[in-house]
Amino acid sequence: MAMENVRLKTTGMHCQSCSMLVRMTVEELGGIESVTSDYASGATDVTYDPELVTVDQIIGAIASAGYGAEVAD
Ligand SMILES: [Cu+2]
Repeated sequence: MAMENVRLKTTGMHCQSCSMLVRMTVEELGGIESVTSDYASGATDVTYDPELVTVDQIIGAIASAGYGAEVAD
């Protein structure tokens, strides 16, 4: 299985618990290998299995937790 990485620009995080909530929310999806999220820079890096989960699902999960996310350039 080839894992892929995506960096998401995450908006609305203002403290450490926000980044922890984003991380836990993404981790609940299947197919996630690792998540790091930094509220200061707004960067959320996700390593995932593209056969099990899509970037759109990851963004949707972050949105359901109340934060914005889009693929960073
Ligand atoms: Cu917060």
